[in-house]
Amino acid sequence: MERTLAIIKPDAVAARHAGRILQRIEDAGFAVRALRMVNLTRGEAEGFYAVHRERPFFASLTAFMSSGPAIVMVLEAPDAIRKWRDLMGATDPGKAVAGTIRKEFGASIERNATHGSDAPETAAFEVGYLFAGVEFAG
Ligand code: 3AN
Repeated sequence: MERTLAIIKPDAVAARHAGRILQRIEDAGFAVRALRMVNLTRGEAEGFYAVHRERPFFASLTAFMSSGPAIVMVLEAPDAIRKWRDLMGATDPGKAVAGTIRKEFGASIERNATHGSDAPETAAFEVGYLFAGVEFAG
């Protein structure tokens, strides 16, 4: 079993797509081990995306990620990191395969509906960052 950190981003929560995205997650066979709604501060978003701090989109991305409520969760499944990234689709919704979450719900490369960890080390950092001290269900 593997765990990954997933986020339903502020654009998707504001558009009331969270229920449908959660349905996709359950239908794909993930176990939701932890879930909460957060309104990240700008500083928290900057810490979460610290690996991207030199990128030109860092300011815009962290402003967006702290612009309203998001749903953060820990998903568990065999090969959860890759499986969740496959279900999300490409970062740019315009390049995402039909049937993926970002293709259906993403508006742009920044406002792309969901986030997923990209490697085991990233997942460990991101889960610890957003669920510090939390005991997981199941
Ligand atoms: P992914 O989330 O698919 O792993 P990353 O790690 O390359 O993609 O980028 C992290 C986040 O930064 C993306 N989810 C997206 O919201 C944003 N992002 C990536 N590239 C761009 C870009 N060229 N312009 C604006 N935002 C971007």
